[in-house]
Amino acid sequence: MPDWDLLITDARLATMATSGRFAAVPYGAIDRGAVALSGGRIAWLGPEAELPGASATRTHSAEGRWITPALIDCHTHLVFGGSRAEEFEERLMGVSYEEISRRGGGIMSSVRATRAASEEALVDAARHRLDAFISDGCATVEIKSGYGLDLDAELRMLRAATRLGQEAGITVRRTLLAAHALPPEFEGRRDAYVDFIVDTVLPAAYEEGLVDMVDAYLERIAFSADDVERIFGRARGLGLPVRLHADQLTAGGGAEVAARLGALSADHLEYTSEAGAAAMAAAGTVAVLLPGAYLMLGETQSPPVAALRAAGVPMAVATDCNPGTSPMASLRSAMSLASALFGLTPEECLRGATVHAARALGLSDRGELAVGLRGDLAFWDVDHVRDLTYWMGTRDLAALWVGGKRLK
Ligand code: DI6
Ligand code: FE
Repeated sequence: MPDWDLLITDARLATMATSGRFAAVPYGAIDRGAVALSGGRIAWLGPEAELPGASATRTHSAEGRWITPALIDCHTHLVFGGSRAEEFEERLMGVSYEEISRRGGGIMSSVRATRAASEEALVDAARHRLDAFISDGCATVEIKSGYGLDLDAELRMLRAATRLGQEAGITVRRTLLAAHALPPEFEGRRDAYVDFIVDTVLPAAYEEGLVDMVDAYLERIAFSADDVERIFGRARGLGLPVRLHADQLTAGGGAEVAARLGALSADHLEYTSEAGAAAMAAAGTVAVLLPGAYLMLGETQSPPVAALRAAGVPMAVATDCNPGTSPMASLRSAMSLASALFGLTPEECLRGATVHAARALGLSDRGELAVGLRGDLAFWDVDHVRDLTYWMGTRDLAALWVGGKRLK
């Protein structure tokens, strides 16, 4: 019996290692490296010169290409009904956001269209967006609910997300975000809506095995810290990890709330303070930066990157792919924007789309190239992996391997 299923040689490895001997160099790079896979996992990796005398069923030359951990988008809303393109166009022709929302536009137009869509229609509409993520090198994509806001439509969104992952052959992590906005039938009764999430939506999603995580939108225009605490308490009771949309539009101490409630991540963070960054560091909460929403909203307040760095908070980068504030289905573009708008280095951006994104999702089996982790590998036609952040719009993915098998 050969020792390994597959041995890949002549590779330049960006291991993104966070510990061990390769962590000391930028990108955890190994210049002339080899990786062996067995049972879908990484069985060996290192400099080719140190390859042990082991046998492999197959060998494959990377022909000098760079290999990174497959990319991970840890924050998307890529399942939704309808389109907001017309609204986008109207706004650029001078119709105010208030006027559009008075007419029932904005997030509520996505809610109406999502409620009216079948599971099939939601899958069909989202498929090309998920394909775009995969073409960009993603083997793990998180998808949130939150455009249904009633029991049926929230569950339908999660079922659509489940099917999309199965169909595409990648990992989709499903997040219940029923606390995204207050649905019209609960107008003036936010407490009752939170009860409904806690007593009905969350248990039903859990029972059906549709939910991996729970999220909420903490914001003056959305939900309060008390609301979030109740929802997260129920999530914890079911053993589900939580994360939080925090400090996107106003300084509401959201990062502190996320840290206090043990959230895996706090996302957006434009208005987070130094104290918020320190609280996140102490709690081990990942900062998820979403430059697409920042750009499309014309935001001028940037997340406190220097404070996050100084405190040692791991920073992830994601698209926030959604029809309202971040119509973007490219994680590579989010990486480029995170460097151009927030000053992240190319290495921070790549860590943000691999190892730190895995942490934001609570996944310890991926995000780096290391023995024992999943064989989720992206092969790139680039001179150097810094190019993945430097260039926008180039199609550089040479191959994508998921769980030790070639997908693309
Ligand atoms: N933050 C956002 O920017 C989006 N959701 C959120 O929690 C907005 C969603 C939309 O406008 O459809
Ligand atoms: Fe979001």
